[in-house]
Amino acid sequence: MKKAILEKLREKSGSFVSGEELSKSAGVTRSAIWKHIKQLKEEGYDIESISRRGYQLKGEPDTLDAKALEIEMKTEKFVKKIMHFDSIDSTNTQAKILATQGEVEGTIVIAEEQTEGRGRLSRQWLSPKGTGIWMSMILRPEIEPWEAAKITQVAAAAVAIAIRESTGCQAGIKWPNDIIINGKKVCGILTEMSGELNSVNFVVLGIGMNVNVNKEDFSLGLQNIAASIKEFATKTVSRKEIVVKILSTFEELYEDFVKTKNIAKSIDICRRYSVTLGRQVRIIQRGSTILGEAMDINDEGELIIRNSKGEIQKVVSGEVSVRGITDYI
Ligand code: BTX
Repeated sequence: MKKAILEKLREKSGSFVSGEELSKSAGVTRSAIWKHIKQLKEEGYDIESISRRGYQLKGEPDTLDAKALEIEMKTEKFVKKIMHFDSIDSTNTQAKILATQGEVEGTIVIAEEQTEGRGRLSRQWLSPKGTGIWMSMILRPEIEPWEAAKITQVAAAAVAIAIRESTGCQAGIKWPNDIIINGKKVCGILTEMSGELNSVNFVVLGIGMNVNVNKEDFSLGLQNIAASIKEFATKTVSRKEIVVKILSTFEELYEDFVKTKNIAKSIDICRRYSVTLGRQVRIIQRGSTILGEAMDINDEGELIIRNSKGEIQKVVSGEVSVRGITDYI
């Protein structure tokens, strides 16, 4: 109901909508409309009400709490539960605990701040309060353990689309797990799995995105490689809008993967928006480095390179870092 009211108010943004019009379009009484408007105001929506003119939406909160997200959520099937924390060590760590306790697929853990945000290989992930998207999802796909890395590609495709559609920024994908704008890292993806030799218990998919993080919050070292979406967007960027778009796009691509057991649809997107393909790259893997040209991403999500001896080689994601010859990209 609140969602229907909000949609109507947004449709007529800049003008008043009468209580009568709202009650007709929502099919409830005017006093019910009044109650819902009151609740929306309590949740931080700035709604002006003037008698005989009605209601006007003047501003929306950019909060990621469960209630605000549920109002917007168009992904009715995938998202089962949203758990929002003001501050937490790491949403991936929390999601892993919850998954071990039996929480279902589609449980989302989201936090305003992480005090021990993690990247791959236990690297630190800076996650300052209220300015980014620090979120993890519990997944229970019926796949072989070695296929879990494919989920990173599904997520990268969903995130790139979500940023492009909700902010207009030209997000690119640096294989395998970074989202880049103008050569700077705005988002990283961390896929962790718990499983046996032949089966997956669960996968936790973590997404960390700098949306409105201030430049000064990045250390000097990070300022060279990291940036926030707000630096490139031409309009105010809403974290909530991006989260909703990530979840709905991820749902579509993930469902396709679960049904067809292939990630061709996601890989098409990863190829289209790749900032890696066609470049000379350095692949850093367990202490050794391979130089080569990034030729393609195959349907398994592996990077195909032509190494310096001219041989074609497959690189499996996971514990590899990809760099340009002299630069980060
Ligand atoms: P990664 O190992 O590819 O990248 C980690 C590297 O990125 C760090 O060593 C540092 O150089 C750089 N870095 C650190 N913080 C930031 C930042 N805020 N923006 C850009 N670059 C940064 C990437 O790992 C995967 C990151 C996943 C983070 C999410 S947040 C929600 C979930 N919970 C959690 O603890 N991790 C995931």
